[in-house]
Amino acid sequence: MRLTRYFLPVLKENPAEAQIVSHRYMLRAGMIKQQAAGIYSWLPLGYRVLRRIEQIVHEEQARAGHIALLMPTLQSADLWRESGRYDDYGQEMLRITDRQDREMLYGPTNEEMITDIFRSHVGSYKDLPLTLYHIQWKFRDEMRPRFGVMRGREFLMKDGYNFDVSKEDALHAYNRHMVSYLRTYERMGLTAIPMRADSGPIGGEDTHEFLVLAATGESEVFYDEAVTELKLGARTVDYDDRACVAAICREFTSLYARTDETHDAALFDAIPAARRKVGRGIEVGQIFYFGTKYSEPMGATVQIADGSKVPVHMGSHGIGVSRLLGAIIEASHDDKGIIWPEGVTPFACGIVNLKQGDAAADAACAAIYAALGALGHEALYDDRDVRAGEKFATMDLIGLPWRITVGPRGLANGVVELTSRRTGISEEMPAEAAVARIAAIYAGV
Ligand code: 5CA
Repeated sequence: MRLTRYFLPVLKENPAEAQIVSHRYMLRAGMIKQQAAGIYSWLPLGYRVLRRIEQIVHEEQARAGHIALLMPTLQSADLWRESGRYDDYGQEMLRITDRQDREMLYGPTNEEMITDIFRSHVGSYKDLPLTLYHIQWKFRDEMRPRFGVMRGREFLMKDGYNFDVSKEDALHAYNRHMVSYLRTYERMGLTAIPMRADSGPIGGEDTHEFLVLAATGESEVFYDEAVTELKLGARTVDYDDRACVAAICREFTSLYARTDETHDAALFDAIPAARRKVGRGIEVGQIFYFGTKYSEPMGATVQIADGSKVPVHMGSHGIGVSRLLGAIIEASHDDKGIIWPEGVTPFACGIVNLKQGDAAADAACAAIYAALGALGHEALYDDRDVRAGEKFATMDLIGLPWRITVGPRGLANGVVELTSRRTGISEEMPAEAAVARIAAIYAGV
């Protein structure tokens, strides 16, 4: 993409309404625009990152054997009366009446709707296990929407629902979700720690939240520092192997890590003092096992081998897709702007032309851009006729992890400059070598 043909409305000034760094940078980098309290338009740069995050979520869900579908944002109140949650949910639910006076709502979550789909089409234990998920906009009329996309009213969530014949099978689904989420967050450059949590309005016995440590996080967290060292890494996971999946979950949940809702001072005090940490975290996901809480009242049953019908065991599993943009920026930035991890960056690299209009520099930039494109890596080429300092400031603000700088002086010596946004280290090399380096970096992502 050439910057002169793109739509990147960067702001020079710090927006007064933004209290935390991720919100500030998302506004300044022209990623989002607020349309009403807690409701945002996604401008092209923000939308590219959102789509990349969605793509990683889809890939990891597919790996775990979970199946994508798409349910609507608007739901019928009658469905929610069946579970008893229409009255329970309170003021967070946006209630709407259509022209026929039918009561509707903008879905805050989809347990009821997915249970309705299940009971309409599945009747036998032979069709299980089954996990269905979607990535869809939700609405929660939060009392205090704030911090930009971090606590929105309209926000994008991945929500998945497992259907199993027994508790044991449903707990395997729970574990599958935990492991697939660990991989999902790691691919986004995040360390998200599963912490025992409270189930709130979703209900259920077993639940973990995934927290990214950040000073601006809304949750208070208590943990053994050793938990932050754990990595899933490149190990292969057989999602059908219950013992393998359960062992990974044990590895990641044996060390103490809890939110204030479930904190146990006595257990915490048993951790060696040097590793005992209190901090704050951003909740980027939550998984629940709630058994037959929805299947029983809503009649979602399957016939088992002896011919009798039993309600299915379920759980629901959410990832805060739009919130993740804020969480990634909170975890990865400096005083000049965002530093995108390669896994989610909106463009593979930036190309800065130091002397727009210079025939050699223009040709070299065009050639680098084309060579990267041919290898499947889209660059953002700053071809504006502005000072080099302004180009660097824009690149630093929008946070592309790599920058290739091209100028007449370097070209006379046969080199361009490749700079890492994270370390600030620059290296001179021929243009072809810079392209090859970018390709090698992304081959490992
Ligand atoms: N049905 C279950 C799981 S599918 C559910 O709704 N879980 S949840 O309430 O925990 O939401 C899932 C994730 O959505 C949260 O972990 C959080 O990352 C994100 N989320 C929740 N509320 C908001 C909000 N107001 N703004 C942005 N993200 C949110």
